[in-house]
Amino acid sequence: MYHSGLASAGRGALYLNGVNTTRNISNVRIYNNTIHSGDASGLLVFLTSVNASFRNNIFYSENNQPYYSDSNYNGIRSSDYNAWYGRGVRPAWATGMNDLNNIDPLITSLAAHDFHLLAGSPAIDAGIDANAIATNDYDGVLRPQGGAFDIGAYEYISQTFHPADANQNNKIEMNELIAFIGKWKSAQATLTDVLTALDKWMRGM
Ligand SMILES: [Ca+2]
Ligand SMILES: [Ca+2]
Repeated sequence: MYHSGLASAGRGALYLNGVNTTRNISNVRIYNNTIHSGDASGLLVFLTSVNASFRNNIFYSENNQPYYSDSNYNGIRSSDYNAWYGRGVRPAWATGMNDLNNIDPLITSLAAHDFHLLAGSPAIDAGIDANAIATNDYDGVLRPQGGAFDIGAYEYISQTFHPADANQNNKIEMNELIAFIGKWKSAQATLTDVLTALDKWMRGM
């Protein structure tokens, strides 16, 4: 299970049931998910498995629901590089040294189920290298971006905008060009930047 963006409705956002002996789940690796619980436990695990490992996941409890619950579990939970937020500190069994423990991961919009990270998110570049498992994010973007794996379903892609692009839409509009030339006249912009802005505007970029 990896790089999913999940939102719950009723039951757990992610529900694994391996209690039945005929479908005994084992060696489960849960990597790079964003697990959001609005009205149920974020992750419900009913496993008899061993070696369930959790890496690079965001567990986000919106309404104080448990991050996680399980029953009949007799395996080993291995957990690190996860972010836990919304219900206080992480579960007692999660003892990884590299977790974001009760720190807001700064998700774009829970209401819209847009789980992309915002600029400045502590989850950016805070994950472990999971390239053997999760080579792309939920959008298909290659991991890692920016030097290291992010925690959650999406890699954060930093954008650099031309200094004339005041509304940061990757397009120089005429009003922006005029304002930028004004900045140049008052020595707040360089001639080089003015010329590239002019070039972009002429080419409709
Ligand atoms: Ca990254
Ligand atoms: Ca613009």
